[in-house]
Amino acid sequence: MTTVATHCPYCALQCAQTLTPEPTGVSVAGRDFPTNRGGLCQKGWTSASVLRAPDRLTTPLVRGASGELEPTSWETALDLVALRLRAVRAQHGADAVAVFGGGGLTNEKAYQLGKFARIALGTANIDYNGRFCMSSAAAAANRSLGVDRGLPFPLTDLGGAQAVLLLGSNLAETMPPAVSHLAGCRAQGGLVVVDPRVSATAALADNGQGLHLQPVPGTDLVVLLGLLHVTFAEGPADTAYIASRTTGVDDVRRLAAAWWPERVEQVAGVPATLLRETAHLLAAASPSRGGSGAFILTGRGVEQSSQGTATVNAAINLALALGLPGRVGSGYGAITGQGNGQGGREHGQKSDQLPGYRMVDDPAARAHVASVWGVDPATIPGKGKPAVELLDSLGRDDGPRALLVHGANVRVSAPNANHVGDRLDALELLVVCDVVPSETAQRADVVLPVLQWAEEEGTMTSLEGRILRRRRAIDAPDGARSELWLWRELAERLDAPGTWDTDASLVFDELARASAGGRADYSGLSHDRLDAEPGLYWPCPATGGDPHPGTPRLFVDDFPTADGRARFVAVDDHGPAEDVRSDAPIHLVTGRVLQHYQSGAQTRRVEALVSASPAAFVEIHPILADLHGIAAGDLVSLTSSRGVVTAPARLTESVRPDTVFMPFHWGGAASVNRVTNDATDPISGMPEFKVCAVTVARADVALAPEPLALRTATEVLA
Ligand SMILES: Nc1nc2c(c(=O)[nH]1)N[C@H]1C(S)=C(S)[C@@H](COP(=O)(O)OP(=O)(O)OC[C@H]3O[C@@H](n4cnc5c(=O)[nH]c(N)nc54)[C@H](O)[C@@H]3O)O[C@H]1N2
Ligand SMILES: Nc1nc2c(c(=O)[nH]1)N[C@H]1C(S)=C(S)[C@@H](COP(=O)(O)OP(=O)(O)OC[C@H]3O[C@@H](n4cnc5c(=O)[nH]c(N)nc54)[C@H](O)[C@@H]3O)O[C@H]1N2
Ligand code: SF4
Ligand SMILES: [Mo]
Repeated sequence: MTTVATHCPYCALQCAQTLTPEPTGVSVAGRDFPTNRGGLCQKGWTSASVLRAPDRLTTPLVRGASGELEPTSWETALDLVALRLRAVRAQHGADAVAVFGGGGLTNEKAYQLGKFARIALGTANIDYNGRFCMSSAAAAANRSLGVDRGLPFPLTDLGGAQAVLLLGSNLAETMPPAVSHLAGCRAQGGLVVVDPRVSATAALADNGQGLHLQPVPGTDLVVLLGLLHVTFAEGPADTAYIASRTTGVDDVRRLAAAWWPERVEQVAGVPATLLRETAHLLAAASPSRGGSGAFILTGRGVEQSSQGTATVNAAINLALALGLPGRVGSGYGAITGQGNGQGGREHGQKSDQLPGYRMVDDPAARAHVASVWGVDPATIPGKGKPAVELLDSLGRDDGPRALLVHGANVRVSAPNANHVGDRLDALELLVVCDVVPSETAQRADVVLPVLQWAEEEGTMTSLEGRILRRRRAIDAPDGARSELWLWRELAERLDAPGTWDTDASLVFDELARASAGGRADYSGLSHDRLDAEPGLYWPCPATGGDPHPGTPRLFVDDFPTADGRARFVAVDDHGPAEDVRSDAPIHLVTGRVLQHYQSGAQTRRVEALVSASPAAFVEIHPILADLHGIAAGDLVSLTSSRGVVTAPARLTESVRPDTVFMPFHWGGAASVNRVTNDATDPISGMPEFKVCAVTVARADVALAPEPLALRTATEVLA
């Protein structure tokens, strides 16, 4: 094989890479592309290590009589899975089989998994880890703007802006190459970061390059209401834009009137002067004032909240009041997280959606998709349970008895993870498809080894809504098989209707037909076209004539709502689901570090990343540490009403003294999701990962680690 041009396996920035096969593996180089300009972060540079992880799964494993996972043949494993699925379905009905997908799957796999769930298994119960990630931003954008595309403009547009408001995003660690796009606004003092920590990103706003607002965790909605208050009261709001391009401003103005800056300061702890300064800085950058442009961007820090949808709607309300969305060089966007977080939610992995971003309860959508699938629309199940509810219902009388997991490590990444572990253990059948023995795979009844990233063809849709080609650079190890192949094998064993292509380009063609006329229309695209014209943006409908050029910028003429206008959505603050109290007086916030990705299943297997960031830690302010007799490096326990986590203390003044921070990339005793809250947003189903109440104490001994050390596949085979 020769050098191929592809994109990074990890986050939604989808930095461009070239991969060159070498005798011992693959070498990685950055490749020029508008988003990364040739740069990669440390995860990107080292990404090829995961291809040859020492415990890479290379044979199906089935839990045998001994209780251990034992190697078996594909034929035996697939026969067994089909047999057990048929038995569960016969006894408990089709919805008793559930599917959990991932935002790292290619578009082709996301599409085929949604189809497999609906017509091969006949279950309504499919959802995915994107529910933990983009669901609040998606729900808010749909309500207000009529469509959910993370950034409805090219990332490079940020470069010309005078001001950028970043709410709950730590871009400098989560998408390092993207920081270069903030250089223009920083040079003008226009970067504003809202984060309870002095994150690496908040530090970019130092030294006259911008402002840092450091609110009490979970009070972002109040901060935004305060910014709206100042924009309406002291102005100037963009009245011409509001009149011609929006509806619903009156209720929003009325609610914001109650949040004058001094009141916001009382609740959120952000000085009133700083709120005024921020609102005026944004207004001055807005096109209506002759500024060179302003952007408002949200990340998980504000979205992973039980009022995440409302908070994003408040951010969009502010953008609308300033006249930003649809103006070239300004706008609102949500920074999509996973590699294919965008495409993953467009093609039918979400419990309420069909391909093309169609809604599963829309009769016209069902009829269209049924015609592509070759089935009767009545056979397509309705809405299933969203992720947190789905996981909570596993193994219960009225819940699923079997679960297939494709591309998530929920034992580490789901909120209230001990409870999720209990629910997984209550299943009659857990099947995990993965490339490595993740913590979730280690507890499965059947583990199926699949292909990853550089071993297969496909497409990914980036944070900008560009469809990017992922290309095969090396052969997979013997024994690992493609998920497209295994769904066909299972579909045949289950006597499923429909056709089950295993060639990704044919699956893409089918996906494109299924998406035709939907909100995310890919019907003008194919692998061949994307090879010839890399990085086209959706919507890109089939035309019958000259090919559609794709749509880098949405909303320039109108919004895809019934009346073509954006909607102000009236939202008010209700506080987080769990507030601090006398027996849990400290806020716990969670997030990421540069070197590790998500549950760590991949990056904890990369030597360079592990040596740079070997273990979990608790960030704690020296004042709080002192209060509890905690010195740097001491083990600290954090206890919530759901569980306990222990990790060494890292003393730093970058967190508020009333707040501790932990990353979520590790399993076992240091898994912060043992403690996090599984309360959800009523609109999006997003869990409240970012904020909960804990007690802090010095721990004398580490909790016994979980029995993580089940044998690796290699050991099992030895
Ligand atoms: N290195 C690395 N990069 C990644 C990933 C990864 O795992 N590791 N994952 C990818 C994915 S899937 C995603 S979703 C993105 C996530 O990207 P980000 O949203 O940037 O990541 P987080 O670190 O989860 O959260 C961002 C910030 O929110 C802050 N925060 C916590 N609570 C609050 C609050 O109440 N209010 C406010 N305003 N801020 C708060 C945290 O202190 C943190 O600095 O990153 C992507 N890129
Ligand atoms: N406390 C706390 N918890 C969080 C968050 C937080 O900020 N705080 N963030 C949440 C967010 S935003 C996200 S996105 C989730 C993510 O959390 P997870 O869903 O657990 O994400 P990953 O660790 O990426 O898990 C992906 C798994 O799929 C495997 N894999 C990779 N490629 C493939 C493939 O092609 N097919 C299959 N079948 N498997 C593959 C990987 O090896 C890995 O085991 O975590 C959430 N959890
Ligand atoms: S920023 Fe994201 S896409 Fe780029 S190299 Fe790092 S992990 Fe990969
Ligand atoms: Mo995410």
